[in-house]
Amino acid sequence: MRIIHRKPWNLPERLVTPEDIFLNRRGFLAAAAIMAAGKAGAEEAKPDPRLAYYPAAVNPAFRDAGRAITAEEDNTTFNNFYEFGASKRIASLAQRLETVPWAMAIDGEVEKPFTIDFDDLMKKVALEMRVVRHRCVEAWAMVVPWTGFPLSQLVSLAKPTGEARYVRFETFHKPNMAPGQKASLFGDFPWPYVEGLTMEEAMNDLAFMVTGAYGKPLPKQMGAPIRLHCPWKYGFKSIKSVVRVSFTKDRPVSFWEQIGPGEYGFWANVNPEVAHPRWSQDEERMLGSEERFPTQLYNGYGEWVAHLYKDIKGEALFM
Ligand SMILES: Nc1nc2c(c(=O)[nH]1)N[C@H]1C(S)=C(S)[C@@H](COP(=O)(O)O)O[C@H]1N2
Ligand SMILES: [Mo]
Repeated sequence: MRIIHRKPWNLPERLVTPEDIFLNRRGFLAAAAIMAAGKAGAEEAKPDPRLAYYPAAVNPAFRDAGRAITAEEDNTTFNNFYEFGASKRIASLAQRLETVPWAMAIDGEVEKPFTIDFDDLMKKVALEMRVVRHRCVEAWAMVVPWTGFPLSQLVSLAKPTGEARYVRFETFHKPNMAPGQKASLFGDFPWPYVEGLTMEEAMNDLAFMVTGAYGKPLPKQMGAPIRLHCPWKYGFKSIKSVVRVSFTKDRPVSFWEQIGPGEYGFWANVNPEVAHPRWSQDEERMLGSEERFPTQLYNGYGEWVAHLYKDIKGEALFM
């Protein structure tokens, strides 16, 4: 049994180190990467240049998620990534995902569509660390120290036109690399995985593009090299391994919405009072510790986002 003794209001020491230790740690990570490469008997040792961005400074507004950070080991071995199968134990299979190089297309209602290389994008954004809660629609939850940048920074780079009302995200589509995308596994699932937000949601400070976790580049099973995270929405909105960001006039229909429109909607805001058709949403179970907590409206982030929905009528905001 795993018991987390850490006080929830304390970040692990290694995640909030002063600048000098932080720089030494970078050196340490580079050295570790060289050693790992040597151990594998690989060609010449080339440290991953993406390591240099980590860890980033903590955004003080998100220093404390009110609960213990989920153990890294639990978080990197229990994942939802249907591209690699329906099991939660896809971490080793997901290592097939090739993330270097990684191009992202920016298109739709923008001044001028373009493609940006992930490593170029990293030079144009301001990275920060933030510790937030994640709530899967299946009622398990976790607390993750992400590194990334507010989605609003990507929106600014994209220069959407006045016609843009939604942002549509798309994951890679490579059935030879990702067996879940083969028809033999899930029949007619509408790959690639698609998700969407309104422009107002996308501009909210909570909407976050994640490039790292636990002070390191994002592991493949968690959606490397770049994913979305929306802590106030059910986890399926937080699309992984994004290759395309499109600005649209019409509301995109997301992957799970196409598969099960009666169970998974566009809005998917967390709400304990609105049960999933097949189970209650009033409680959640923390990954690893198995501790249970009452589910909170907007997953406890109403202060940031409740105003986005106050004038929306006749919509299923909570499924
Ligand atoms: N492309 C893609 N993104 C995805 C998924 C997926 O299957 N494919 N699963 C979603 C669901 S349901 C959840 S709960 C989270 C899980 O993120 P984690 O594996 O990093 O915990 O990713 C979301 N993003
Ligand atoms: Mo989920």
